[in-house]
Amino acid sequence: MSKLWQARFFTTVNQLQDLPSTHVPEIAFAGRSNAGKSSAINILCNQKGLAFASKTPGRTQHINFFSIGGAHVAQHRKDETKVDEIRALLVDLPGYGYAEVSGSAKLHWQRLLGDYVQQREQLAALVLIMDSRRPFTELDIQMLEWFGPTGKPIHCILTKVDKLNRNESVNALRQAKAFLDSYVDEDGVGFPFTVQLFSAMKRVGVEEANDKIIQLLGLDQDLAALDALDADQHAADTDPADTNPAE
Ligand SMILES: Nc1nc2c(ncn2[C@@H]2O[C@H](COP(=O)(O)OP(=O)(O)O)[C@@H](O)[C@H]2O)c(=O)[nH]1
Ligand SMILES: [Mg+2]
Repeated sequence: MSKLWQARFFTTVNQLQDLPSTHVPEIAFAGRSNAGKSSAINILCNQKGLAFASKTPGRTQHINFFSIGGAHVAQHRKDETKVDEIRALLVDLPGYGYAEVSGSAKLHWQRLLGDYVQQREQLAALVLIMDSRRPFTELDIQMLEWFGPTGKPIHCILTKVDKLNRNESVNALRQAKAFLDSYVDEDGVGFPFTVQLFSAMKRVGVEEANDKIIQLLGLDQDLAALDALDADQHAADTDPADTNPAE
């Protein structure tokens, strides 16, 4: 069972000043409308309706936050999330590139997303969801170029690989890697960009994406720390040298 399965809707914001005042690490999911972002989030969180898999792309122009921790997997939806127990946030960014959004909506998008990814300190990493048949469209590259300079990791998910044959998927992955590797800073050093293949429909790459996200959020450290704590506790319980030495 993944920690991501604990995901619960937390809040939705349409303006930067309304961003939650939480201090836990966040990971944001970005992608073109219809790329398969909602489907990927739903599969990773093992909840069919968590991020609404919309048939009308571009409709949601809000940033949606989902909490990890603060609620148990089996806890009833109506039971309150314990805010002080939230360990991380998943952030569903508005889909972009939908042809029919107006000029002012586009500007709003640009401000909201650009400012959020460039300025949000809690943002640990970006997950960029792209259709494996047409990755790195203009606005995907815009996201890379906004976020890359922060020095934080970007994990690219090439989804819908069920639409590609074996050769095509190998090529898609290779080309995406080469494209990401072409980004270097002024000293010629590459950026922490990674990429994988994925299919929500055929459940390809789900574990790889899950492990990456858990790692980027530092939730694997979390587990290690808990294990260490358990071990300490166990030692304290059983080590006779630890019992009251004065007696
Ligand atoms: N074949 C296939 N279709 C997918 C996959 N993921 C999503 N889709 C479909 O692509 C469309 C857009 O998906 P959605 O998750 O709503 O995309 P979003 O706009 O990026 O959130 C829907 O019709 C999904 O059923 C996938 O892995 N394979
Ligand atoms: Mg969606």
